[in-house]
Amino acid sequence: MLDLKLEDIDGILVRYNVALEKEMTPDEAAEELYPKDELIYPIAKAIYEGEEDDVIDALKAAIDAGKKPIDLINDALMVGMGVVSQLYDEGIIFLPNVMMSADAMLNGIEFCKTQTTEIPENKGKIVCHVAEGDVHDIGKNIVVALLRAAGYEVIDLGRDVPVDEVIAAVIANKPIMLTGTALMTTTMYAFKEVNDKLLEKGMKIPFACGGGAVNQDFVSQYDLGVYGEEASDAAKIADAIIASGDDIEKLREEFHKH
Ligand code: B12
Repeated sequence: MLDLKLEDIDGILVRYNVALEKEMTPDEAAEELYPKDELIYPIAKAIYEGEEDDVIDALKAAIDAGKKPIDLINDALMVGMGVVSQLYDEGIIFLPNVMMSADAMLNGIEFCKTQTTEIPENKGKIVCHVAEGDVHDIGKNIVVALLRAAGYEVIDLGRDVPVDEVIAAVIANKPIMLTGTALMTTTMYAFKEVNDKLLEKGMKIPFACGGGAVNQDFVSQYDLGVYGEEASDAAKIADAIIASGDDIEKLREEFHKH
């Protein structure tokens, strides 16, 4: 009788490059995605775990070690949320995890803002909203938090905002930019309506649009649209407006991938 031991099979598998199928737990899958930096790792892990207190403790440790609070928003908090989004997209974790992580991240952003000694000057007003019919506001809340952290005065209209309410807010506040977020293929068409009504009123302001449902091709279809993939792009587009003006073609040249 053939007497095979596990070590023997292992050798054969290695020789033929066959990996044994191993079920990974969600925690193990997350572990593979965390950044390796010893100060950033605990922040990303605490975001994944949705542990608000641990996020703050890890942020404090990173700040004590010399990291700039504002830099930690992009370099650590957003990275942790990126791990959560990837695991959700792969079906490894579920909605309640996403929600808890998003809360922990937004709380972390608020903390970072309280820790900075640099008081950003008020660079200008921006109106933000989530498209009519759409309640997905996690991405918009990140956009708002990052714009405020970058020194903009944000008028946050919230979610599921009727088109006419958006137009009224733009007329009343005269912002340098409007942002829109849409997560559903059914709600993103509200952006075109906003665009047309703004043009009807003679308001030619950049309308930065993002959110899971929209892409550059869609946003390029209406005159005022400037597409941004990441929340941090909203602040970059606003900074470009301050630096070089609100020419929408120029903004598209700078921010659209060609
Ligand atoms: C969380 C969630 C919910 C939560 C929302 C809670 C909340 N307060 O937001 C709840 C449970 C309420 C929900 C409800 C529904 N949901 Co839902 N939901 C999601 C989920 C899991 C995550 C969305 C999310 O928050 N992502 C994380 C954030 C950070 O991403 P984001 O918003 O895209 O933002 C990032 C960028 O896009 C960018 N960004 C965002 N805005 C802007 C703006 C600018 C200017 C810039 C530059 C960048 C930018 O910044 C962010 C980070 O970089 C997605 C699945 C998925 N994979 O996306 C489904 C999903 C969006 N939901 C979906 C659906 C269908 C629904 C429901 C209709 C379900 C139902 N049958 O009831 C309802 C909708 C109700 C409604 N009228 O809106 C679908 C939409 C399908 C489609 N393409 O049309 C998705 C894609 C799930 C799926 N695969 O089917 N949902």
